[in-house]
Amino acid sequence: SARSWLGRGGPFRLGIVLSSVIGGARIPAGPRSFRSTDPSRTAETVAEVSLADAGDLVAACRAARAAQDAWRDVPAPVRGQAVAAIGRLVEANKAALARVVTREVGKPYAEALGEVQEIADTCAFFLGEGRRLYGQTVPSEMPDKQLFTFRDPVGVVTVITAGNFPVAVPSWYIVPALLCGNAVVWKPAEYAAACAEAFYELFAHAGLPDGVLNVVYADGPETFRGLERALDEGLVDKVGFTGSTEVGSRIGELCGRHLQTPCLELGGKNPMVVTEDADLPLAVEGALFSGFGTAGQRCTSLGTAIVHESVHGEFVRLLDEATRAAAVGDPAGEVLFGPMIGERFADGFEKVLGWIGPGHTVYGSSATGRITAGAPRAGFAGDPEAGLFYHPVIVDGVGPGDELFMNETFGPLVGVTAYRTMDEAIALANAPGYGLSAAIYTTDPAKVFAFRRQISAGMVSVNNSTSGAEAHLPFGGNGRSGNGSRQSGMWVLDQFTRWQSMNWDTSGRLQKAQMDVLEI
Ligand code: UN1
Repeated sequence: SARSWLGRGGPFRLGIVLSSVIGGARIPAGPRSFRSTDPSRTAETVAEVSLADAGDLVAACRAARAAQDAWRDVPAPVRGQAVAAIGRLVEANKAALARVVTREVGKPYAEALGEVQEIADTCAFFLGEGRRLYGQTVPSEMPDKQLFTFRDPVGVVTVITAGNFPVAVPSWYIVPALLCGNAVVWKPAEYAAACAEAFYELFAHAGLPDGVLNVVYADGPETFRGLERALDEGLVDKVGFTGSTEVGSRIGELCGRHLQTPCLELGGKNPMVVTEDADLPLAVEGALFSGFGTAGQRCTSLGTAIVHESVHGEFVRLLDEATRAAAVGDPAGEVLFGPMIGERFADGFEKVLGWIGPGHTVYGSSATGRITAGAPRAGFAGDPEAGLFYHPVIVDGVGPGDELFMNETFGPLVGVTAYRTMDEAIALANAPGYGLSAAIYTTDPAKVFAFRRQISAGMVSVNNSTSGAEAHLPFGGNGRSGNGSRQSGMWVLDQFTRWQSMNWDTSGRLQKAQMDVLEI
């Protein structure tokens, strides 16, 4: 069973090079491979994957196309049963799957458990949707004429995901896509290959027919080449992508050429406005969780706290104090955050640290940059030389002239700035041009509604942090955060189905719409 497979160590079995699964079969290992390492101990390999090429991605789309014909005809309530079975397997393997997440991407175990729970929640939501996928009956302008709407699956859905939520975010696409009767080609992040394997095996054990879910391990350039060819050949009907704004816009371009609208879930520079009447300790707690949780590597991570000038000094003092007291280190223990996901993320964050300028005041545990034995941190738990651990950094005095203020940092760094009027706070919050998640801490309802109306954000939190979206509300962003598409809950059904309308005239006459309408 899947339980014993994960229990035995699953993808950690040594000496096995994982390869892509197309049409239910592993493809032979190719000449290039990728080693996914443990970010807490980068010398340790977690999984080795054979890298597929563009042709393999096209083949996977072809296999998906072939399998989708039969899957579409499986009644939606029965597809819902498959989703229920996946949910049960995820629940039964929760701890084992969370351990894989913690080990491979360095997410603290408690958060990893939450991430796995998010898959189960997604399954719980959609298994019932299999019995609902409603169409409508609609009144006609004319007598003896019936109007209907139907939801049909789009066909083949290609899903490309990042490694910061290596199992929850894929489930947001894959579970509803399958439920709606589509076949899926999933390109997970190669540095989260063990997570992808564990996820795939659970889905396969739930009894999905071969070819309905295909997994392709490929690097960025081969994925682009393959996706372009598959789109040219008409093998892809919808692309779902979670990742950087830059890559998302390239995917959008590619899809646009084929008149397709992808589902894009991109970066964020998520603001938190703290008003003069706010519960300050609550706001600080929220800033700590959303600024530093997952080492700042969530798309919903706090970017900048925009704090009323009358409480700004106190906010910074309390946040600095809380940050100094927070445990950082081995994600298997109880820590606020663990390592960066991988070298690529560590390098990216090093670059961001270079943006800190002379006009800024930097607070942090002891220094900025990497935690090493030479640059220690009080209370650090782990081997500082072995992993990609960074100090939490608070940078006060940032503004729209700074790269730090305008761009996502994807690391444990929180910017702070002060404001005078609510208009000024909202202008600052909107300035970077993202639009994913935004929070306001206030006790004044008038400020809540002024903020909600004027902020460009797909998600607004009131007296709660920017992170921690629930799995049945629309998730997604505006501007640099995406193309307005929304995931999760019933809203995502419009991504993975297309509406068909049908009119049926039972009058036996040609009744012409607009022309033969009865006068009263
Ligand atoms: C992401 O970082 O891509 O709301 C998703 C949250 C999580 C999901 C984040 N539930 O922070």
